[in-house]
Amino acid sequence: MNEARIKQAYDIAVERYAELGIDVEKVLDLMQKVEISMHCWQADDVCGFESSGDLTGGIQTTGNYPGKARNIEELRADILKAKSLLPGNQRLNLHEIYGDFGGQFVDRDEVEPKHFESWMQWGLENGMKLDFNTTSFSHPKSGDLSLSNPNQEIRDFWIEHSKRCRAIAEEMGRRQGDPCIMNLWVHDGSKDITVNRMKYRELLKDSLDQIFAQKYDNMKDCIESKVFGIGLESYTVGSNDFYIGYGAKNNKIVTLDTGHFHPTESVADKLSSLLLYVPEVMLHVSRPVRWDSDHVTIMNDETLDLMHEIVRCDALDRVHIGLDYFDASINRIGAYVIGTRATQKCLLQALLEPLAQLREYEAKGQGFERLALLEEAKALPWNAVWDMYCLRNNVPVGEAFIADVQQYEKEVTSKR
Ligand code: RNT
Ligand code: ZN
Repeated sequence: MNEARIKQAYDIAVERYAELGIDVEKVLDLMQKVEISMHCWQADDVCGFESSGDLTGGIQTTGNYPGKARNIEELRADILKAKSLLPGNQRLNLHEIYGDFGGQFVDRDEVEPKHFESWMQWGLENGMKLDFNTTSFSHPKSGDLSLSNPNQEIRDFWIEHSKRCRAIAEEMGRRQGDPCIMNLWVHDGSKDITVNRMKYRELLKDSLDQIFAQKYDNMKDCIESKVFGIGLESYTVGSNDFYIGYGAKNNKIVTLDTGHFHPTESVADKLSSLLLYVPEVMLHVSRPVRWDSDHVTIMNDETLDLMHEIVRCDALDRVHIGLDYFDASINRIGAYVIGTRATQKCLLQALLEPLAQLREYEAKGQGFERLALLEEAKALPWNAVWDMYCLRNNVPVGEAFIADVQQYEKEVTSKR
């Protein structure tokens, strides 16, 4: 790409935005501060390093594109490759099954901070703060019910697991000098008509109370609902209502996964309600296609709406942006780059919106003017700002990253 042309286009864009009262440099400063939490599980189809068993819990990857990461070294290399093609800052979101277990089998109720020691060092060395997740799926004790299981022994097992995960997250947060966000999503549910819905929810609530009893300073809890999982279509214990109630009552961060709602529901619209009642929101930005299919996030209306709402709610400091998709049918490093860059592009457009003017129109009841400016704003030269953002961050501009991904495939992933 021709640098002089990128600069020229940028200068013109800066002037154009200034006409609308927007300070582009300020927006680029903000873009530099926002951290996108990249999910570690796109690199290896949610396998992890605990065992080589099947992926369970009602989630599924489809496709068998060659070259997935087979061990911790490959996974780290892939994440760093993806990161090298991304502007701005990223965090890394780990699941418990991605611990550095050194070839030993470490059961979920035995995991300790030491199993993440090398990750914590890696994070510091590579400028990636860590986030964390309990892992209830892909285990002989997963079944259909974990934290809501009426079997005391199984429920206690998962309570112990979750408590240990919080201790690990606390240590991560302490070491990185910034709270580690720990997400709790359990797959608990049932395939068919359930006549004891209340009972499992009571059990889940009680489990959460036990898990969260210990207070920590360096980690933050978030709880993620879902509409249904594969094989668990009729009932989800941790539904949206369940976790919103729990989060509002217990001051917990609520996670909104964009694939976890009914297809016509707007996830963006939830932010301004939730933020009145819960301290913060965690996002799992994904792309559902007909169901919670976890396609690679793209710059579509849903993602744009979501980023616009964060900015319009003035909530950049209360909304954590994480990604959650797993596509095994295309180059996995490419999938990271496309999804992260798409999310960043949406956020950039949201920050470049002529919001003050739009609000003024709205306040005065000028519906035509509001709609007209919203339409024109879509075609403002945000892409020139995006190119400059990439250039300043020393990462490929435009489609140039395709060649980098291909090169890495040729030299590294195709040889696996
Ligand atoms: C599942 C949830 C959950 C998982 C990851 C692997 O539907 O979205 O967040 O995708 O924890
Ligand atoms: Zn999710």
